[in-house]
Amino acid sequence: MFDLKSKLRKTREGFVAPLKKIFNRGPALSEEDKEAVEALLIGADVGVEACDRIMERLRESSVDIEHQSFLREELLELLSESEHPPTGDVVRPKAVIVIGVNGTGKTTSIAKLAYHHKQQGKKVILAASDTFRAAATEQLSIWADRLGVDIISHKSGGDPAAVAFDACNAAKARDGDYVIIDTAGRLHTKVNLIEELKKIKRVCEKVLAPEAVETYLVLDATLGQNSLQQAREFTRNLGTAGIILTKLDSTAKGGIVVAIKQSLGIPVKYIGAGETVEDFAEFSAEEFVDALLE
Ligand SMILES: Nc1nc2c(ncn2[C@@H]2O[C@H](COP(=O)(O)OP(=O)(O)O)[C@@H](O)[C@H]2O)c(=O)[nH]1
Ligand SMILES: [Mg+2]
Repeated sequence: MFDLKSKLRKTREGFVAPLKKIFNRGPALSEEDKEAVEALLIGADVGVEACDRIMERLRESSVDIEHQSFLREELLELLSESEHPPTGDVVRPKAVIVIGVNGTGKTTSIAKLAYHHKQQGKKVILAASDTFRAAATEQLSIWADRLGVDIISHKSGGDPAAVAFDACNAAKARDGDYVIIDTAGRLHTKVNLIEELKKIKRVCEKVLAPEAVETYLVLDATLGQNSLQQAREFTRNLGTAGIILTKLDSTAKGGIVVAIKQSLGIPVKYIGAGETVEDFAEFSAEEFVDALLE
């Protein structure tokens, strides 16, 4: 099983450990200690809103506060709204369009997601709709081979929506459960990219059904607050069912999970923390907070 606690080592060491050290000086914290807490919260990228809220509660709370449980409760409260029940398999096949800036971990996350579904006995078909770079299709094909799942691809430079169209039809014909669609993170201009993604979505909705199509946005946790700006650009134009947050193993800014919920209002659905297909899990606020604070 995926050991989230060890994967969150950087955030635990860079954020949680110093925080615990300050709290251990308590029960009553000096003004200086409180400022240090605030700086740690901001440094871990929990975002200004969440930081203000935690600091306000900290100032209000009585002197004999049990800081460990205080932090656990605050984080859980800030995060729990981002949990949402599994969408279930009522509609099948289901299309999952994976979008995001280049390098954030889209293709790797698709491999992880395919593995995740395959482990649960589902039939997965990958669609190589990142036709902009030749290497992208090749990268996805390697994963498909390794995982033993089908892939639909066209020659490079082809129409991404046409690939998605074929993949959705293949999923219907082959009795598939999931079509997972890889997309480009960049085209000649940003406007074209958004239009292209919208077109992919329309095509999938037409072949399957509107309720069978979901879009997931991949965000790179190492980019911290900058990833929120990226997210806004994508979500302004495309409905997004959830976030796949990657590279939590490579950052001390794991607090970004909180900021995403607070400022985007889109649930973190999956987390990635490593380069193998097993370094991936459905997001659970409880498991996340436990792994951070334990
Ligand atoms: N450490 C770590 N690296 C990751 C993770 N997810 C992806 N990567 C790496 O990030 C790089 C870019 O990933 P890729 O899937 O090609 O991104 P894409 O351009 O969005 O498709 C690759 O080197 C991946 O191995 C993760 O959760 N943790
Ligand atoms: Mg890619």
